Amino acid sequence: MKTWFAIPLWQRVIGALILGIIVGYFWGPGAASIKIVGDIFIAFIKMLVVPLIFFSLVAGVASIGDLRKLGSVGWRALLLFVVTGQMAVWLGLGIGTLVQPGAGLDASAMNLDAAALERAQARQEDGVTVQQMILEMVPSSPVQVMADVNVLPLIIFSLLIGIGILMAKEEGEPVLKIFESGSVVMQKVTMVVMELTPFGVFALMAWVAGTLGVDALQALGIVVVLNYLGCFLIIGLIYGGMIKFIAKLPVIDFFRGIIDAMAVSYSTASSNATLPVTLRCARRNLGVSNSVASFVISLGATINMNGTAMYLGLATLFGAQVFGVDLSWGDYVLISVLGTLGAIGAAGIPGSGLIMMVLVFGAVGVPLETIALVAGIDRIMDMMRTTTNVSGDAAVAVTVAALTGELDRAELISADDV
Ligand code: DAS
Repeated sequence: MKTWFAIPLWQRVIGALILGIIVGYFWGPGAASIKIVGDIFIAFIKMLVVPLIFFSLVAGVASIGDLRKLGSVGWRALLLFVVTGQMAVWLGLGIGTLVQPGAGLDASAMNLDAAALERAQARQEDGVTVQQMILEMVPSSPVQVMADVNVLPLIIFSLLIGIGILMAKEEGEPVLKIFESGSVVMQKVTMVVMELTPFGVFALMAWVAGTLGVDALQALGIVVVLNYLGCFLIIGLIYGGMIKFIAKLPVIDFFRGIIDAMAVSYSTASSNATLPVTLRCARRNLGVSNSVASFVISLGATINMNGTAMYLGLATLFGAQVFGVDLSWGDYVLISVLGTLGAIGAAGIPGSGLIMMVLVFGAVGVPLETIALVAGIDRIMDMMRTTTNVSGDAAVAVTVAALTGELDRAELISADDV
């Protein structure tokens, strides 16, 4: 037992992944009989969605501290968060449409629960009107919204509670404490659930390799490559462009300034764990003022996740291609909105992007079995997503600081001691 926990989780996951593939390869379609272990893992992941979003979003909004702060710094940061999030998710959708990583796979071999596939198909034929969609965004019954894991109204409800806490000032503090501590508690619960990953991954990979064979592994390999490509494009083009054209700062100096944060985020796969390093880089190496750094970067670690947004778009298309779900333009728009919102709702901890898939997939009728397919390779992609997320927090902080006169340019240019 001790030796088991002494091995870092990601190493246990990689080990389980390899072992699962080998077992599945030799066992063949019979490996489907252990899929139940993977299903249990995914059921636990689903359990986390609502409380994670609810606590982390309310705490994130309320931590702004003061409604007026949403002024000059706040709206700029939020605008950049949302615009870059949208660009990222469309990038994922673009890459997924062009390369079609799931097109060569035949999901019929996977012995899927037929009812689940029927439900997915039924939603496709439903044809929801715009009026209905808008009406459904209103959290008319918060409890119902939570019970149905209906993310849009849940996010709206969480934002309103956060704003309410800010408006209540001192009287709202006890409630704020509950949400802050609730958010920490949920992160711990997530860590416990993540301990199931090696078992879930083993069973799922054996099932994938046993029923779909090497084709599946090749397709998953392509998803990993596309995930890295998307992240590199976000960092190079979106962040590089933002630093050069909006903040009007030297791009190389920016990246040299955040190299520590990039390294820590890649190895921990957690924006939260990297937060102290990102803050230090922003203040010391980039010359961002204290108040802008702490406000933008703390909020960003919770809600600004462009790597995650991009991946949610890519993974949804992958699932749709594998399971033959036709997506309309309306679905693409829905994915882009939910991908951005899912990234906002995801906590800055390892694996939270995986959890948010439940939301996007459910809305466009992609079977949740897709999560089972990609769960085994998630960690390796999560590392790059997190590096992208963290670099984005620093990029927005430095841009907002440059626009509001809160940047010490000499500090940025002279960042030799990084
Ligand atoms: N690992 C998360 C983060 O900390 C996000 C994710 O899982 O996509 O940024």
